[in-house]
Amino acid sequence: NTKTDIRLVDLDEDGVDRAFRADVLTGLKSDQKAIPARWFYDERGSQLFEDITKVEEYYPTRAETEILRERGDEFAKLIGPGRAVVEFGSGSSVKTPLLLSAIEPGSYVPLDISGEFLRAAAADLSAKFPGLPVYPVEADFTKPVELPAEVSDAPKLGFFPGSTIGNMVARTATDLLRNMRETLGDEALLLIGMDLIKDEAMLKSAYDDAEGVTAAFNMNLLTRINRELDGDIPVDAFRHEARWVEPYARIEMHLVAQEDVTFTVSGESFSMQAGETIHTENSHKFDLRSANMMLLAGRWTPVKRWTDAEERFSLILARA
Ligand code: AVI
Repeated sequence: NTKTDIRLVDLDEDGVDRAFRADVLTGLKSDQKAIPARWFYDERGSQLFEDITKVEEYYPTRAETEILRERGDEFAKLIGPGRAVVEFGSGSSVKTPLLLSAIEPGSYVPLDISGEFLRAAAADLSAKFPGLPVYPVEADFTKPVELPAEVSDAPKLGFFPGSTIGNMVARTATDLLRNMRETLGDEALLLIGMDLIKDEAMLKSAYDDAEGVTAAFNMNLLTRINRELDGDIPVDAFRHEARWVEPYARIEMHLVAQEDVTFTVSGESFSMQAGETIHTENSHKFDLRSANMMLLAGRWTPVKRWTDAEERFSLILARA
């Protein structure tokens, strides 16, 4: 089976992920040090993200789930039965079943770069929907993906919940939307979650919760670097910070050095002055116009938009 033979992670002779090392070393050499947010998600980071979705201040998961729970009839009417639902990411145990039970899909095709997550999620889903054909695909969905032959004739519904699109800068988000359109074809629909611009205090506390779960999630990146890239970063010298950056309409997460520090990673030396930061994540927020503009730039036409009762989060249906 060629699908399971594809190696999507490129390890060197010491078992180090080359892309991780390259991103970290390049990022630490920049004027504004920065490491891409995708590296948060080792085993511990994935668990911490799960925990974040349950903290009081982090509203996006609950708000989006509320929309999925309450708008099922409208989804069914606009989307219709029989589509192949292509989920970008291996799926959430709560959100995906809500969508699938609302619309009578013809099949379910989860795409994920991690085969392990993918198989676990596919098995879970098959158990919940015994009659539904499930075709998991191990792939980097930021690029165009060739879907299984079994779904080639079915019209597709792309599903991209969670406002993960917000973790990309506009250029990358646009490229992804265009690639999704290519993956899904001319008859496709896309149901995509986008978090909304709102009161700054509410946004900041969602990314800096009182329990410190988000702080632990951010700090875990340093622990991961030390473990996987033979680093000696003094983790305790750093603190978590979440900032609202108005011109970009985004929350930025940073790791702030609280004193002057020097450290090595993969044999290379770095120093930071007190107050200097490593930028670790962007989480863009949208309003009606910026959401529509982003979709149009990505070659999708907005059809309908839903929000939760408190208008914190939006789920948008678009057509190719
Ligand atoms: C995965 N992503 C949509 C989350 C977000 O809200 O941007 C990641 C996250 N970072 C801190 N808290 C949650």
